[in-house]
Amino acid sequence: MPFRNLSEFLRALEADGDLVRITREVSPRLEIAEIADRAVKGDGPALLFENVSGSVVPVAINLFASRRRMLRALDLSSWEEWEERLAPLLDPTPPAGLLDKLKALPKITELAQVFPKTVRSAPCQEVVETGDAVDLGRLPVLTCWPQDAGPFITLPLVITRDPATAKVNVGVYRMQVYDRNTTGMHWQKHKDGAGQARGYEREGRRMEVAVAIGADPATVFSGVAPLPPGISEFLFAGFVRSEGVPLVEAKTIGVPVPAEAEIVLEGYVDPGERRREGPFGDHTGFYSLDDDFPVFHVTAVTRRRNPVYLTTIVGKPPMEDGFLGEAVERLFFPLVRKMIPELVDMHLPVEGIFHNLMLVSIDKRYPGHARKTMHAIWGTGQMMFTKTIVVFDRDADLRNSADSLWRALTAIDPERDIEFVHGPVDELDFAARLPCYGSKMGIDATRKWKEEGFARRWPDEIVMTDDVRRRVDAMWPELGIRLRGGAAS
Ligand SMILES: Cc1cc2nc3c(=O)[nH]c(=O)nc-3n(C[C@H](O)[C@H](O)[C@H](O)COP(=O)(O)O)c2cc1C
Ligand SMILES: [Mn+2]
Repeated sequence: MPFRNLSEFLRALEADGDLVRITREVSPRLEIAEIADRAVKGDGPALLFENVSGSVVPVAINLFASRRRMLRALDLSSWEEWEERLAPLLDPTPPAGLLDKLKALPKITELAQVFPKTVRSAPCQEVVETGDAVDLGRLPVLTCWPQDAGPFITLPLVITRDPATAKVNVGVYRMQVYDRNTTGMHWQKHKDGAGQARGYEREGRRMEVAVAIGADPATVFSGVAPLPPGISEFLFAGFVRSEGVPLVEAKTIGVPVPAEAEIVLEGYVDPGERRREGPFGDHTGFYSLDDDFPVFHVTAVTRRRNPVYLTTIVGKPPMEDGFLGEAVERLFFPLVRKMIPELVDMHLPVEGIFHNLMLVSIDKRYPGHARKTMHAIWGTGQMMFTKTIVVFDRDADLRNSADSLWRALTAIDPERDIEFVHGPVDELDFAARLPCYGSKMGIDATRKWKEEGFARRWPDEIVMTDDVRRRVDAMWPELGIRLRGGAAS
């Protein structure tokens, strides 16, 4: 059974002993951030702050801040289980005989169930506030870091429609709260929400925007998922939870919202309007500098009678978003491999904050294959932002950073094996020469071939034979050698 809403997920975490309720009064100004930071860095539990100064609404944070909870959120026991679920979709073998066709039927009906369902009445609309009743100041919005420009809504599902196709997009874009009914709208240039906004601006039209705060975990995750433009995040969430997401039409605008959401903000973004946004302590580990961004005017708030405010903080890794990032890596890898089939494995170390470092291993088949792989990655969706790509042969253990470092550094002749390219870079990359434009680096750490102009001999890697290892395993207890840890054990 998938989690239908946030409270079901909270209850499940509590039953697992993986959630702590905090009843002592704490401030949403910096205090919750400091507590949440310590909790995530120490592999602590999810946190529910029930007594937040200045608000009656409890704050939930770190719900996704461990691999265990991330898997729980997606209703998976392991990443392998996800690959197994995708396999019939990615490698469909047409049923051969009548019997096989009949057997395939349940799978097809199962798939039909993952489409969003429209409902008429919804928990997220138990209370409706419009006009003067709208007051964002009543929400326990966190000020995360000392130099932040103010409080920021950090995990909002920003829901918009494409002006041309009416297709719905969902993206998590942070929102700086300016006053009781205005916020910033920090969709970066390359993101789908910004793309749709450009369409409205060209036509000089006002853009309707709904923002859901707090929903079932699969739906929240879908807002972060880097789906290609035009692919529905709500459909993706339905597939992840094996059950379509119930949607309800917002009360005052023509945008669908998750019926089971905790809080929904309804309003608009006007074409051309910009306001200073930031600084904001960002997931780079640095403050993103202030800049001009669109403005969201909130004209209505709908909510549950007793909502929970779901949030997160970003900062120096590892943070909660690192675990969301790992889930993105694992859930999307089977799809990426469909497009770049030579990929054996892919890993984004958390210190690389998603876009700074990607390690991949390939089944190298032809001269220049490593470079072809880099360019394919730079040419695919949000992977275009990857500042450094290191390509290894298939036997590399990418999740072992000591092994990766050793392997990459021994395998390169830097001038020959490092390739620089110019192109789009992440908007948060403050080191790039220009905003959103800069250089990227690919490192070919594969064994070099004769056909690639390598005229020398490439040595074998040192590995003990299996039979000697087995013999020593057997005699080990008799040897009386106590290891104090390290790589040999
Ligand atoms: C906690 C968190 C905060 C984020 N904040 C932003 C943001 O402020 N602006 C932005 O463009 N992307 C932000 N992202 C990344 C987007 O959610 C992500 O790129 C997503 O795929 C965008 O959806 P889209 O492809 O439909 O545009 C954030 C991600 C996380 C996990
Ligand atoms: Mn999208």
